[in-house]
Amino acid sequence: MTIRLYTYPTPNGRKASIMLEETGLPYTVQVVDIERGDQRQPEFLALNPNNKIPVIVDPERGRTVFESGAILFYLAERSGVLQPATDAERGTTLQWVLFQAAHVGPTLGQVWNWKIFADETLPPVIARFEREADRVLRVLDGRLAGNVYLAGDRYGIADVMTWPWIQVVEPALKLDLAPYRHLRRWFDTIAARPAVQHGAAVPELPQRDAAA
Ligand SMILES: N[C@@H](CCC(=O)N[C@@H](CS)C(=O)NCC(=O)O)C(=O)O
Repeated sequence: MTIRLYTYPTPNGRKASIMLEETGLPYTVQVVDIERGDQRQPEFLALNPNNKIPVIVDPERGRTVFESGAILFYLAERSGVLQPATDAERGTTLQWVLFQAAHVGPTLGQVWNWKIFADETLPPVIARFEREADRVLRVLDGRLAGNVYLAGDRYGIADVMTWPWIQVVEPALKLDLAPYRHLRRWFDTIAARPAVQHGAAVPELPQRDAAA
């Protein structure tokens, strides 16, 4: 009764696959082709009414979880891996997880949409979201200037939550990471983890380019 991961090769999907690799929990992968519209099919909406990947189903515990932050906390508790050790660490972890969900993902997602995907080029809109992206990246850089990892001196859920979005900053969003040198140091350190490398490659799509 292994965990089923419903995902697609995007930053939000990779958070869950990296976390599963970190925990060592056995899992199987169900590709939800969000470019084809699989996420709006009734079977998927029964798992996540918000029509977004990632989702996990854990038959052994009778649990279905959507929203990547909730998935990461669930998997940490389920496995005992990357679980915050103290109340203070838990609070700080939650804070940076929510910062990712409220600011990092939505802002970089808007840059992606307006700069890369949109049929129409709207320079003021692109400039607005690039300015906001710079602000958000500076917040992360400032945090990492005084801390090895986002929640402090231990690698944890907040890092798993944020890393896949920083991974796309240069190749997909065509923004330069060089000005954020502490963020760059953090990114490179985490990129060297085998679980991150394995998780970031999930799911492999046969004969098609990944979304990012
Ligand atoms: N806040 C959500 C965001 C998930 C999300 O935006 N997923 C995107 C892919 S990166 C998606 O499934 N989009 C399909 C759609 O909106 O129809 C989370 O962290 O899980």
